[in-house]
Amino acid sequence: MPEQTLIVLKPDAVERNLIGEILSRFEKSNFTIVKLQKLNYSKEMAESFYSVHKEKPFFGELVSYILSGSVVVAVLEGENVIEKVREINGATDPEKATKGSIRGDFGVSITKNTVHASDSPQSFEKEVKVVFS
Ligand code: 3AN
Repeated sequence: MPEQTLIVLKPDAVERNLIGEILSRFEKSNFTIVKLQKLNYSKEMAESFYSVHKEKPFFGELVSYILSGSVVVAVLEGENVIEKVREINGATDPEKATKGSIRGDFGVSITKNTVHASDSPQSFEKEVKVVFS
């Protein structure tokens, strides 16, 4: 089975009507959208989704930001999709992300960095259960 990843278009992407623009970048890179939904995280979902970061100083900010508006979650499929999508997204900090990457083009700050993507098959399995159950 081809690899899958989970992406989240964060509140700053949804608020600025960037859903189509961002999804089209993934489709143009030949990845297939397998599942797609607009939703609002609950506090419980947010804390579980970001639980690997719970000891970090920015955990509270991360959780409150993802709760601040609607998001779009999608499962993308294709060869080497986890690594390739992280390249398409660009560096975590938009100031360090290259032009042409999603965060380089649209990111506002390290918190409002427009898009999330799983960093491993294990993260994907965990994240997909949080958002699609
Ligand atoms: P990525 O999303 O690129 O995998 P991670 O896993 O290091 O980055 O961080 C998860 C999220 O936490 C990031 N998307 C970002 O919004 C936030 N974050 C990471 N580092 C910081 C930081 N130093 N200050 C504030 N927020 C951060």
